Amino acid sequence: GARRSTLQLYCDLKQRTRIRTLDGTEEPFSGLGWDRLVPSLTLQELWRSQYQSCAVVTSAGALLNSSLGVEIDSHDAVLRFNAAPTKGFERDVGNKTTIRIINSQIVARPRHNFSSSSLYQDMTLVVWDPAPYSANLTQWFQKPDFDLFSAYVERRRVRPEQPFYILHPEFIWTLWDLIQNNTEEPIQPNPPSSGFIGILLMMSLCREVSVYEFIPSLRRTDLCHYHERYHDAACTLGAYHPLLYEKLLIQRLNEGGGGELRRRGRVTLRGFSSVQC
Ligand code: NCC
Repeated sequence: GARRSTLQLYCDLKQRTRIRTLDGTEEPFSGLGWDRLVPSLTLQELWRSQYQSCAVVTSAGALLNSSLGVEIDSHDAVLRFNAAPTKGFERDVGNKTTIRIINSQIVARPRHNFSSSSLYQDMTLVVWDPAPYSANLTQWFQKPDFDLFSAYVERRRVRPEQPFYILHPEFIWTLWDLIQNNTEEPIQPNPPSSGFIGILLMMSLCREVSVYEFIPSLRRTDLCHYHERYHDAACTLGAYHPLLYEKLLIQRLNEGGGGELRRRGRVTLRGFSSVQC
């Protein structure tokens, strides 16, 4: 894809990003009564023009010793990922969690204690699973990467009041197309990271989005997560996910200054509702 101006890029993303979650109207889900299983309000309806400023907090090790907690919590809504905790890390990452995006490993792997852990309670939850690019929903339902479907049904039964959505695979692959269309080189045919999915989701739902440590600051480190002593540069640069290309794309959208990026690891993005095309 050709290099575009920042506004053209915003407009392209705005036009092509349509949040889609499973609504139970397509096979095989319609035949299983999922139209009554999913929340009655869609994510867009639930969140409609509710939030001005939103924060996306990656799980990067570079958040450690950042003292960004107060700044992060000052946003109207805060998005976090997978099993990233706030408890014990409030000074650096804050403690407000409005929405959490989790991959299917979180709901399927016993070690995450999805059904009992407080990490996944009292917030909007959004789960995704990497279906093959061209797979239909029936093939995906029969063979997900990790079985998210039985855990979803169970959670809806036990906690029907919790807004909990499954992202439609077409939404995931639309985002992949977006990255590829704006990148000169061919990128790996794997879905974008939860981080990129979360950023585009919040750009669709909020007027302004602050993203923390997606583009590494001066604190950059090969520490994978702020909450774990595990070192691997691939967490920041990517291996399976086209993470490096996701980051180059997001950097081009930054409306904040370079100082904020280097010192705070913060990128400021416009939400789509404040983009005029
Ligand atoms: O590590 P993970 O991601 O949960 O991180 C969430 C998002 O934060 C951004 N990130 C993270 C670490 C880092 N050093 N730099 C970053 O920029 C990324 O945007 C990332 O998406 C995922 O995307 O779902 C991922 O999940 C983990 C893992 O499954 C979960 O943490 C649950 O344990 C994946 N790791 C493995 O499967 C081993 C990771 O590849 C992607």
